[in-house]
Amino acid sequence: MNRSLLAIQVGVALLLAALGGCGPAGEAPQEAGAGAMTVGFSQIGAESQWRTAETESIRSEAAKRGVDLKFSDAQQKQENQIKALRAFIAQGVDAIILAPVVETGWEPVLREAQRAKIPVVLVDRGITVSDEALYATLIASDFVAEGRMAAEWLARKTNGQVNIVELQGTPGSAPAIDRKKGFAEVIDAQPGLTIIKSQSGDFTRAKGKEVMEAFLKAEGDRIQAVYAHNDDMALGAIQAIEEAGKKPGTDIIVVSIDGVRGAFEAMVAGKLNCTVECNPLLGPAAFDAVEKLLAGETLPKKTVVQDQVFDQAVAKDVIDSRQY
Ligand code: GYE
Repeated sequence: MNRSLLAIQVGVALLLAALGGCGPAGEAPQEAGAGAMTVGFSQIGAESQWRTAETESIRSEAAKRGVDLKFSDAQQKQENQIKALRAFIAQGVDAIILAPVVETGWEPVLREAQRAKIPVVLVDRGITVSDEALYATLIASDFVAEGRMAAEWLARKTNGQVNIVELQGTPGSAPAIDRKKGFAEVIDAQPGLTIIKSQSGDFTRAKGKEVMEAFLKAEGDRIQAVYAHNDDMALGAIQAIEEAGKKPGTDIIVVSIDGVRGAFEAMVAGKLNCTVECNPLLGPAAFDAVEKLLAGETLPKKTVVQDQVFDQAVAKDVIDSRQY
C-alpha cells in the first residue's frame, strides 16, 4: 500500500519534471527575452553627441520594452550598413530600424528586406528611392526648416550684413543637403548675407576644427560668422578660433544645429551664439512604429519631429532641463 502510493507520487513528480514548468496550455516558459520581438538597428556611427544620444535612446527604449535589439555601428560607412541589413535579414529579425548615412544607394538591400517581409523604419535621416513602399515610415526632423531657422536668426543678429563660412555635414547625407538648402534659401534673398567659404567637416569635432583652421588661414579677418551643420563641428571651430587668438561668440558669431549639452555649455560660456534643436530621442517613436507595423497598421510616410531655436539669451535658464 505504502509502496504503491510512493510509486504514484514518484510517477507524478517525474511527470511534472518532464513537463518542466510548462504553462497550462503547454507553452514554453516566459523567461526574460524568450519569444521577445527581435529588431535590428543599423546605426551610422558615433560621430557626434547627437548620435550618441540617439543610440542611447534606442537602446534604452528596447530594454524597457523587452525587445531583443541587434545593434550594429557602421562607422559612417554605407557599405557597413548594407552588410548589417543583410545580416539582419539572414537572421530573420522581426523589423529593422535604419539611420541611413546617405540618401542614395539603398534600393537593392531594401528590396531584399521587402522580399523577406521585414518592415524597415527609417530614423533621423531620409533617403531617395524610386518606390516609397521600400520603407515603412520615416521619423525625422525637417532639416530644411532647421537651416532656415539658423539663417533667420543670423540675419536678425547681424542686421542682414555678414560674411559667413559654412561647415557642412557628411556629403550626400540628408541633413547636410537640407540644412545647406534651407540656409541658402534665406540668405540668397538678402544680398548682405554671403557665404565666403563652404566645406564638409563630416559632422565631427576634429574635422570641424581642421576645416575652420584652413578657413581662418585663407580668409582671416573677413570671417564674421560660422554656420555649422551640427554642434560638434561648431565646437571644433570654436577651438580653432580661440587658437587663432580670436573670441568665438564675439569676434566671430557661431551658429549651429542639434542642441546637445556641449552646445548649451558653450552658449552659457558665451562662445556659441545660437543652436537650432534637432531632437535625437527617437527611441519611443521608433518602437511605437515597429509595434504598429507588426500589428498590421499602416503608418504615415513621415513623422516630423518638432524643433526650436535656442540662443545665449535663454541658454542659462534651460540648460538644466535639457535631456541630451
Ligand atoms: O545633426 C549630427 C549627426 O542625422 C540629424 O547626424 C542627424 C545628424 C546630426 O551626426 O550631429
